[in-house]
Amino acid sequence: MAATVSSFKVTSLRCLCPVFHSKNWFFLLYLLVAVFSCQCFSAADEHDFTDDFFKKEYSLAKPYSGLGFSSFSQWDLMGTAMVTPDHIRLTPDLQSRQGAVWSRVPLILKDWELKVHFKIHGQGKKNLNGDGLAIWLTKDRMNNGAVFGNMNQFTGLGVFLDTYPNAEKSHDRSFPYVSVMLGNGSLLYDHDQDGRPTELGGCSAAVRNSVHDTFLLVRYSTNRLSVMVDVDGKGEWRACADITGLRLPIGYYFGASSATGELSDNHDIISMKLYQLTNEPTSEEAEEEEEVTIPRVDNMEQFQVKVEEGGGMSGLQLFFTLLFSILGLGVLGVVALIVYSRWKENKRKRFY
Ligand SMILES: [Ca+2]
Repeated sequence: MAATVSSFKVTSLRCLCPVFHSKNWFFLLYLLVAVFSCQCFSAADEHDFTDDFFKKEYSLAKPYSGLGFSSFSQWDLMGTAMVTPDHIRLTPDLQSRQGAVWSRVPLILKDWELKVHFKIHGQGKKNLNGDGLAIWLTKDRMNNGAVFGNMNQFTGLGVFLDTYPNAEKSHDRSFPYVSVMLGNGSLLYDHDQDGRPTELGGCSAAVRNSVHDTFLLVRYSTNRLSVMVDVDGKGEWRACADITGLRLPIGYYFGASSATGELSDNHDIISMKLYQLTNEPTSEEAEEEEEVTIPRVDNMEQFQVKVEEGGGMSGLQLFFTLLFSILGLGVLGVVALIVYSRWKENKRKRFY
């Protein structure tokens, strides 16, 4: 029946309009599919790049309005860092330079993804260049120091694009090397060993003098940190590090820093774009959600806090114990007083 109806409609349309014969129907169908797919693609693009998930307040992108001089800018420059129309150059290809760019806005998102577009390039031959750059999400900001231009014993996350092998060249990894470290304020980054003792994960990646655009992706969701690289011009993310049970407090600052020593390179940041990830925690996860004050990785010895466990708690317990003891004594005193006065009253009545 349906077939009869549709064939009737087609026949009627053909009668009404000579344009609608079978060849044109196929063309029309093709046109509709093409238009529909275009809409789908553009919707997907918008979903990725222009929707609510992109967080401008935490992002650094062209044209870098006001950066370096305006009080309205959400980023600060320090050291040798300078802004050009195309990038923020943290260091030029010159010896002994340090530069950084830091966000002024503390991050309050729990689940996020940071896409960094960077370029490391210079005149030096392979392994005769240095030192690399670092991407940060830390408690403190705007400090000079020995870790790619930032302070050592930092508190928070550091992702290092290390372009110079300081440790023995016989090691099994090739440079440049991307590595991840979580600092708790006391752990030291050991520059002479390229941070191996505190490394949580990493990979080799040809991030220097690349003819392609080079990107780094840091994703943090449900206490899992994933780092990926796209440096081969394939437009694909390659997994580099994956750490579960990683606890990061909120309220930290994004930054990028770089340093050169005897050897040098241009270290450029083109953009740092932050996207919010939406993750609805299950009721169990929400229940067991605890406030994190010091960064740590679950079940890793180097993050066991050295100070006496519960030192603050015992002070608190002592306070409450004292408070309740005093209150208890007070209540007892009042009760005793009432009982005594009643007893005295009764005794007095008996005499009359
Ligand atoms: Ca190094």
